[in-house]
Amino acid sequence: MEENMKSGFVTIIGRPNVGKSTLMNQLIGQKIAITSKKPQTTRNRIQTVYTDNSRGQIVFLDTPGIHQAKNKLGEYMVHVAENSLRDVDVILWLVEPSNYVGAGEQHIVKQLEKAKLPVILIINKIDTVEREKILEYIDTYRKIYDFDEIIPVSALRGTNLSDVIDSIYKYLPYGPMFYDEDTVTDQPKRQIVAEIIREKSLHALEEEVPHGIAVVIESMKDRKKGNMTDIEATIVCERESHKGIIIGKGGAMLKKIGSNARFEIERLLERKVNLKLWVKVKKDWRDSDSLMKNFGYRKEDV
Ligand SMILES: Nc1nc2c(ncn2[C@@H]2O[C@H](COP(=O)(O)OP(=O)(O)O)[C@@H](O)[C@H]2O)c(=O)[nH]1
Ligand SMILES: [Mg+2]
Repeated sequence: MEENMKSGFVTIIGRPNVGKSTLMNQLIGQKIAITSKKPQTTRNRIQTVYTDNSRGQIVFLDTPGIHQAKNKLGEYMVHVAENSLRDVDVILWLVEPSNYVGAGEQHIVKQLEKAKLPVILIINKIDTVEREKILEYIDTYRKIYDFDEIIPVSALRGTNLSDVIDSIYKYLPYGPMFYDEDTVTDQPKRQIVAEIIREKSLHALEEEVPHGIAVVIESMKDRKKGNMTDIEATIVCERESHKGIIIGKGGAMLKKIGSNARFEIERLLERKVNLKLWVKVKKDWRDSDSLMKNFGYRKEDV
């Protein structure tokens, strides 16, 4: 049986907001990567593992959206995404259901041509368009690259996702599993907790403010007695005015972010959580190499 096993790495790339993180979470059946309506939600590479004991193991890399970077954090994110093309076996390119092919798409096509790997085009969000249009979109994309497969899906609704898994196995190399069969992610709990807090901030806050947010876990300790974990975290933002918005009237906004985050962290840790949040201003940290490093965005680690 061992010799029939396939195992390998699959990167999920595409423009910001096309649903890469939603797709990855759905494929592994667990929410590991945070998602939101706002572009550039994902900042680091997030690795998760899909195990099928009869077929083998797929290691997914969820990546930040490939976009025109406007600051050092943006450059870092694009680097993370494009770098993921180097060490994988299969590429999933996610696109919107549309006939629009612009400079952003052409840029990605150039990267695909260089990578010389099997590429599966995923046309996502088909729940938002009329069925008849889908063939048109397939045709549009077929013209810009010689894809190995083209699969229309709805990551949100879970449509056609087993086709995605099946075609990944088709192109995966033979080999033993890389991880234990019960491994889901290599993300440390602390990091997932920080991401959950960032996600709840993204969801609660209006445009502009969220993009300049980072979350740092100051401490995370299980109490010796009982089933309680104490967590202290800082939400970093770029301006004094943003700090005011994040705290809100009488602390209402911070309270909302905190209780939404706590609810989800408790589910993740399977423990009660006492969450304390602070807000700090670090002016223009997204253009500072040293501050970015402090907040976990390190180019050396990519
Ligand atoms: N209608 C619809 N929305 C989706 C679908 N997949 C993702 N979304 C939404 O698109 C937004 C961006 O998703 P996200 O996974 O964060 O995108 P990413 O930036 O590519 O990782 C979120 O609001 C998702 O709920 C889909 O299949 N259909
Ligand atoms: Mg994402």
